[in-house]
Amino acid sequence: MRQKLLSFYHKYRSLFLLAVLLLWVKTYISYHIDFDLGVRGWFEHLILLINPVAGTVFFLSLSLFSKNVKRGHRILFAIYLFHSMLLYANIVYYREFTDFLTLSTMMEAKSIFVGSENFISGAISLMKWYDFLYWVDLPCLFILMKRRSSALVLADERLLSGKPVGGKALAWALILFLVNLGLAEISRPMLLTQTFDRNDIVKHLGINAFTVYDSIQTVKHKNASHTPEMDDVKLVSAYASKQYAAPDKKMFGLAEGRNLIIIHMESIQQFLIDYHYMDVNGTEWEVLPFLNELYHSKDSIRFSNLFTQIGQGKSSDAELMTETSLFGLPRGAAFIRNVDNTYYAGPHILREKAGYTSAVFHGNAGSFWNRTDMYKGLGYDFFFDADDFMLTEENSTEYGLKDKEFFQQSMEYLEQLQQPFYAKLITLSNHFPFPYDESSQPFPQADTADESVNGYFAASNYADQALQEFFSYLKESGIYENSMIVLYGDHYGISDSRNKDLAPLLGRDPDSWSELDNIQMRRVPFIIHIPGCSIGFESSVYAGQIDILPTVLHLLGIDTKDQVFLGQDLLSPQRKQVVAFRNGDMISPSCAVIGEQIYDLNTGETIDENNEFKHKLADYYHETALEQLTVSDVILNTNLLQSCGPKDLAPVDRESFDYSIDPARLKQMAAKDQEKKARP
Ligand code: GP9
Ligand code: MN
Repeated sequence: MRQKLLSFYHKYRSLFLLAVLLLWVKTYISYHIDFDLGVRGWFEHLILLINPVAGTVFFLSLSLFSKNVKRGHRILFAIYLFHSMLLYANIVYYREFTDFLTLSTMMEAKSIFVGSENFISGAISLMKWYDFLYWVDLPCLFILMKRRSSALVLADERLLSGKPVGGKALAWALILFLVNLGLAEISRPMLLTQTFDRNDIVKHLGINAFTVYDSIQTVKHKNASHTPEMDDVKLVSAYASKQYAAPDKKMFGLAEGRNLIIIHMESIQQFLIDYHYMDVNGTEWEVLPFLNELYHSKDSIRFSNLFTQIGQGKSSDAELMTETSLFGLPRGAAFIRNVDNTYYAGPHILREKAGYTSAVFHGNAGSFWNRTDMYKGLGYDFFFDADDFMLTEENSTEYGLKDKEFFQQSMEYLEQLQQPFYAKLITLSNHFPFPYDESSQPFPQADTADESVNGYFAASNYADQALQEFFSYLKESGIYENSMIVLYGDHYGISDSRNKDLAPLLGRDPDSWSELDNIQMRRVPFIIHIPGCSIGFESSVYAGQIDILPTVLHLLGIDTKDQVFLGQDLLSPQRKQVVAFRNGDMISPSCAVIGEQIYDLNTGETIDENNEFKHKLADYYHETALEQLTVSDVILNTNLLQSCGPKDLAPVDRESFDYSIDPARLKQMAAKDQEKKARP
């Protein structure tokens, strides 16, 4: 045996095999250290162990087609470098987003980074001290390659000058891949045809196979016909009418005729509500004193179980759901890929049905998340972006105008808007990586191993102060009494991978932190504040951001029966309580489906396989969630609303909006309004 191994070693030792081995080991280690793939049982562990091999052999074997050893080594090194970069980019991305890079996110990168400075500082904050280990193999390989007289190089010379080996290596790669795929299909049937979850694909086929698969899917989607078939239309219209939950008569029109002000709160999570941070001296610091007061006000309807349902489009997905009651895409951002679709969104519906003027305010560049183009499709009359505010070095961060200045400067425009209006204000100060700003003092930094967890509380406290100031401006201007103010958190501030560092601050043991706990942390605040209504209460209904629009429209007295909405009015007695997440996971009051696991919400444990009743119920809820996601994807992918919009509404005329002259246009409109009012 020993002899056999030795002769195998002498025959095949080469830089090629060394490179395969190094990449294999490196990828496998990263699976355990930096990714949380939820691997269970020996069979999944076996698949995980072998899954980097096929792709690695496949790509590196391209270097074996060269007869010239030097050239072959150069190709080998270039592919090795590319592989390492792809792996590392995924590692860094995963640390924040708990997701893998898709071709779409890579292509859309220019719309989600304000500039290289922002990109670099974001990426640096995600790096860890041990990351050099992911790179240390490169110089070693390089040096080995340069030592032309070494045994490895000489072995390669023999290998390449003999019979062509490239084809043989490719064939091996294919065989290995088929074996891998077969095992994956046994472990997770219909892996490539019926999964929303990228984790599942990486777990079974590896990062490189996932990247190839995802790229093929993206290109296929790009080239596919984007017109709906009759079956699509039937599916969607049947779903929309089934999904319609008639409003509660007592609540319908409760805020009719009022202005609607929506505040998109960057990275504010529900666990911050009523949370007090205790510092090392035992002093308690209330993180959101103002929001807590608002949350518990007798004029506020608040929801304690509303979950963020964003995908890779993050803030833009939260906006899409709030404006259209449609989900973001399974990969990439609809704000970018589906910008030209026809939408029947909040601003358009409110203008057409109730004469509202609409405006969106955001202190960042309009190109970020492609907002300038997308808002026209949503039907916004005005978009005040960074160009319309006074930004200085002191009053802004890398994402744009700080919240306090933002609200202050926005007021000037808001006061000129013709009433009733729908205004959406998007905050940004409380953004990852939550660098500690000295001006936040005396609010302290937390003391955990994670820098961004440490800065999160002080940054959220600053956002809370800014909100308080905004409310006092609203009161001073007289707008407050005549408005309904809706606040929602857009998505997590602390990503899944950081939750274990946060756990002790929540009184939890990091070692017992589970996948279910990660999902529980996806709750975000949703508050509907109607000054003077005095009927405030807390609803514990299980809900998602997809439900915000029908709830809000019904309160304003606008029925949504004819709309193609995927969410439901949360105040309707008819609503269901199944919450779908963009990766196909699901939560309901009784159970959650996370990857292949089913959890009982009462015990926090996975449900025993013998418990048929609970399994069937969870499967049914899961099907419901997947159906909702599928219908949403059909609507976006086929631009279905272009031909099948609601009967009583004309589509948006996006050409009628020009945001480049917003402040001047607003002034003109305000002057005309004054004139009209002055006329006897
Ligand atoms: C940027 C802001 C943040 O304009 O909305 O976007 P995010 O990174 O949270 O998606
Ligand atoms: Mn955001």
